[in-house]
Amino acid sequence: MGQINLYSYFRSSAAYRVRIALNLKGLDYQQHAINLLKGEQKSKEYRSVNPQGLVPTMMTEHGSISQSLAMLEWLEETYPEPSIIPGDSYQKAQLRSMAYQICCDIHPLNNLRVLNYLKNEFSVSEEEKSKWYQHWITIGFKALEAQLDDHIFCCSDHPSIVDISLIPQVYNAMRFNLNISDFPKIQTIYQHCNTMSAFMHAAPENQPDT
Ligand SMILES: N[C@@H](CCC(=O)N[C@@H](CS)C(=O)NCC(=O)O)C(=O)O
Repeated sequence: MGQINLYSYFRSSAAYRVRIALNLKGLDYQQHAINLLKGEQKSKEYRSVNPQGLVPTMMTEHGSISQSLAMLEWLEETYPEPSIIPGDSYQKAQLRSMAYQICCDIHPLNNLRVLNYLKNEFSVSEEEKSKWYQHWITIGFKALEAQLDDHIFCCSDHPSIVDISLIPQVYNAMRFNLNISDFPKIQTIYQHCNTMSAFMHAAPENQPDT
């Protein structure tokens, strides 16, 4: 199989998801840093790879893939073991449902470009921006907490696409001072995942561009 290259930024939650999945599947990959704070994602050169101007982008032997969930699905189909979307079609739908709650309904509302738009177009203060952030995270995490049972990971005794989506979102929430102990099941899963090397090596503080 060909080399995988990942255009990434150490603190990007979406890139963090893909790093966890690559590590869980034991795949070798090379990262290329795109500095979001310097606006490198908007450069003509990067947009020729990813017209949305977002990270991550994964380069495979077949070509590039944008959108982290599409990358996770491609990895699962191309490298099925260990599975990150296991089970029958109903179980897979349940896992995707929870992952989408994080990746489609929480994360986009708190993305850098959304926060910058609030600030630049509507003169939102830092305090109001933080309130916005906390609001969407809290609503999303409350719903997730209600769906979790007592497994070691989100949905079973093995890490899945849900844990892969959740851990970067928790990391991000803690950066914005969310009190994660308000969500005890999420907190326990977060702490447990971070004892695993696949999660540890994917963490923002362990990236070459940190
Ligand atoms: N739905 C996309 C989201 C990608 C995304 O929002 N990436 C963020 C970093 S986590 C980004 O590049 N932000 C740059 C910006 O907002 O200008 C995915 O899952 O890949």
